[in-house]
Amino acid sequence: MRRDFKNQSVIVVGAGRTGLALCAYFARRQARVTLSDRRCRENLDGLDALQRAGVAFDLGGHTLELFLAADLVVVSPGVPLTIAAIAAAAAEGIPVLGEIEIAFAESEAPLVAITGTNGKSTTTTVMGEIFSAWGKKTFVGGNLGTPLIEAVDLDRWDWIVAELSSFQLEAIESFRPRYALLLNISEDHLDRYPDMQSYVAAKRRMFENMTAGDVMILNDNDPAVLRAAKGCPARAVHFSSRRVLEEGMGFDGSHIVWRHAGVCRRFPADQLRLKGLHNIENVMAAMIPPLLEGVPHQTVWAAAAGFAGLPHRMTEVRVLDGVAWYNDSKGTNVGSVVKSLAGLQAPVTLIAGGKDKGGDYLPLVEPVREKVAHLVLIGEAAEKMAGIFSDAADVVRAASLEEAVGVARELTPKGGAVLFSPGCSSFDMFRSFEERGDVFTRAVLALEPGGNA
Ligand code: UMA
Ligand code: ADP
Repeated sequence: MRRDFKNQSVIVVGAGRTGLALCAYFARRQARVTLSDRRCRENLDGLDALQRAGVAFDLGGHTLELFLAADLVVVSPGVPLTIAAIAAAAAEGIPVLGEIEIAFAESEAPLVAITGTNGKSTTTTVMGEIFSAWGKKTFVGGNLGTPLIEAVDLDRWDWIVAELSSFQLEAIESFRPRYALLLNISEDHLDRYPDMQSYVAAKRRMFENMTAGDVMILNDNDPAVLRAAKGCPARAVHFSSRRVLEEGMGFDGSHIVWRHAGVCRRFPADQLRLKGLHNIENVMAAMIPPLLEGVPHQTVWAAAAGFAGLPHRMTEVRVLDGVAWYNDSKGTNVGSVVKSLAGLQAPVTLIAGGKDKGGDYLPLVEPVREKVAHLVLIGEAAEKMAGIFSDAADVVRAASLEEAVGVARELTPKGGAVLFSPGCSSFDMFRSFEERGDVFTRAVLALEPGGNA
């Protein structure tokens, strides 16, 4: 249900993509908007248009008095709710809401929410392709890149398919998806959360307003996922990449098998352009809402099988002198590096490191021992990682990603592979994982033939 913001004093916190879109939205709703960011104006883009629309600014820090005088505080995902000004406003009873909460109230279309530690973007995009192939006007975005508010405010949709991060779920109130997918849970973002329970608690909020008419889609193989969904009255539909399920989406080693309400459909996995068991899981999960909505199974499969994958996820950059180079810049946590390594044969040269997120690297030690001959480390996490992996592989440090590419070139023999899968976020050296992946790709494409080990 749409809220009335006319003449309300609204503070938007964070001047990234989300904050700029929120300001434009609230200005159109005739609220009195102030954009607050810890950075100074000279380090921020896109403010001139907002200024012309009447938005005020609180930059170079968050001014407590402004927050305490607000009717509403709306936070960007990257801003923790624990910062002093937000915590003080909340303690005074001022509503503190997230962008997806505002967007949800604005939208009339049925919404699918997709979260999990890994596979969100791929699953979201595959599902968007399916609904679009069915002829539905489908918004595909959220954490994937386009803030929900940007889309729902300006357009009307048949379906909204939204990738959600734990950050975005922290400040919801009435947000209620028709379908909610929880793909998997492993360690991530422990630089933001004090412990795993807090990270999982944020993800669980996706389920909190769902009722018996809604559907949860859950990974049958992940006990943490099943635990997180406990107590939610929504109907559960499971997927499993390990077995065929009596009811739900399973895998028999060669075919994806959908069994529902007495119907059984089989889809040959070798027709998928996406590779790897983890991508079979993503496709299985993505197919469930469309099939339950009555999308013909041929349409579902044609769209899913034809999807070639998003950039920066195990993208083969080139094969040079018998060495295959892969850009997996989106491998931003340990769980995703494990999956990406699993798809390659030894000997691998792994380039990793970046901004450490406080998680445990130990689950990666055995996969590294098994597949990785040389580990080239960059970024803030390099020292910590060097200590952990020095017994499992030859560890080399590099001062930049370009230097790491040069080192990998020298160390990797013909028949080997170079994998750039950092296991860390990009923000120590780059603006985003996309920029980091582009730097890697450019450096690899610049290599001349005839110079490897
Ligand atoms: N800021 C403050 N005070 C603080 C902290 C940050 O003012 O205490 C300011 C920063 O100075 C900056 C702004 O907040 O100007 C950035 O806000 P933001 O980090 O929310 O960035 P957006 O550009 O709005 O992007 C966000 C998501 N970013 C994060 O969650 C960190 C994007 O996900 C998302 O695509 C976008 O909204 C649209 O929904 C990125 C991401 O890294 C891809 N997500 C994490 C992940 O996938 O692992 C969760
Ligand atoms: P997210 O949006 O959750 O970061 P992506 O679809 O962008 O997920 O994939 C990022 C990386 O995570 C991939 O390169 C791969 O290494 C890993 N990954 C993808 N899907 C899965 C999955 N279902 N389970 C575990 N790891 C996965």
